[in-house]
Amino acid sequence: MSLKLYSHPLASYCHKVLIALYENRTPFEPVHVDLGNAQSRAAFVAVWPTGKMPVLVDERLGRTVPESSVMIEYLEQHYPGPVPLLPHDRDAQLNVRLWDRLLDSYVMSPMQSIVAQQLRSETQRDALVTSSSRETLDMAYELVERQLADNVWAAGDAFTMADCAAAPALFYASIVHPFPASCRRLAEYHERLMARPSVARVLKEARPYFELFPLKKDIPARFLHD
Ligand SMILES: N[C@@H](CCC(=O)N[C@@H](CS)C(=O)NCC(=O)O)C(=O)O
Repeated sequence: MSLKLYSHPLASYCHKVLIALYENRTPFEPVHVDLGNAQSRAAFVAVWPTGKMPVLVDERLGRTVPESSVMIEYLEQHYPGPVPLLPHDRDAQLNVRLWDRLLDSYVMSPMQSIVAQQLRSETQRDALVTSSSRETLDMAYELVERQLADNVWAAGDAFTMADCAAAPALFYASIVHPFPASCRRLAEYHERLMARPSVARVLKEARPYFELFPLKKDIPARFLHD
């Protein structure tokens, strides 16, 4: 297989790229990375020194591609499929990149910070980090709510890379910091994302690993079994 994806089934940035691969039925071989295992970690860091997942290795073209958004653009360029995750029009591309960045920066990042705090022992948690992450999520929820007044998907009428970013970010964010009642469009968008077959597949594959998620008790039952 030409494409290898170094990833873990629970990791939100891995979900982002898996959704892109599943949308276009792009064949690839998953390489399971266990950062808690010294051997697996060392093998992964040898591939990409930051130790951040996912990483795509294209053996056909001899390329190692890190960073989820770059990976999705790379797939569009070299392995395009029926679902264009980046539009052809350059202005429309800017809009997709904008929403991809906004979702990564203001939903994925604060969500990850809250989860990271939960992974620490209670005495080592920083309440300020958690409260400022919650404030960022509140701001981002309102931002996305406003954007959805005129858009079905994050960056327009079509499902794009921005929605690949939105799905895992909002899935986990809705668990660690539920949407307020005022964000009705956001809640409906979240449902549209969860109903997308590529997203449902990724979440089903994550199920056996939800045990490792520190807030597992808050995951809605519908995501835990069929
Ligand atoms: N900017 C990176 C972020 C990747 C990232 O944060 N990955 C997380 C998993 S979702 C990770 O590898 N965390 C391991 C660690 O921080 O040790 C991307 O877009 O791919």
